[in-house]
Amino acid sequence: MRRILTYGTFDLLHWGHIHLLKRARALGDYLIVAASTDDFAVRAKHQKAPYHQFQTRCDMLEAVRYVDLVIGESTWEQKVDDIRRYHVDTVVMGSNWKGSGRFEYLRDYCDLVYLPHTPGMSTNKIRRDLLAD
Ligand code: C2G
Repeated sequence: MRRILTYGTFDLLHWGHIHLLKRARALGDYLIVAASTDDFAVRAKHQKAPYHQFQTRCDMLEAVRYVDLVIGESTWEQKVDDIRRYHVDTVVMGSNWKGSGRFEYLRDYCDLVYLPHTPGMSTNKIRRDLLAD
């Protein structure tokens, strides 16, 4: 069984997220999604406070057909532990993370795949567009 792991906030779940999850799942047999906690999203990723709280974002991810398990992401440093604990073969991220320096070291522990970022889709764009109405 090939186990895939990906990380994200997944707030205001949209096609860009689902498209990533669909392609990530297709790389293996089991997809684990680590959803950023509210505190991690704001404090460490300097994002706006997610619209949906952590548990709601987890519940929504669990309803996605491509997702097999949802865990929390509360630190940058937890990834190696996650890979070992869940016997992960491949970490998958959108290509906007390539060159961020946040993932390359994981190649010592598992495969690392960047999938093309889906253009024109972002949580911030949704927020802006709704405000413009
Ligand atoms: N994504 C994508 N295309 C989009 C939007 C998002 O491919 N139009 C991908 C991102 O590259 C990421 C995943 O979907 O791999 C989740 O996106 P976000 O919720 O924005 O996650 P992010 O804030 O990038 O958090 O430790 C890593 C971070 O938790 C990633």
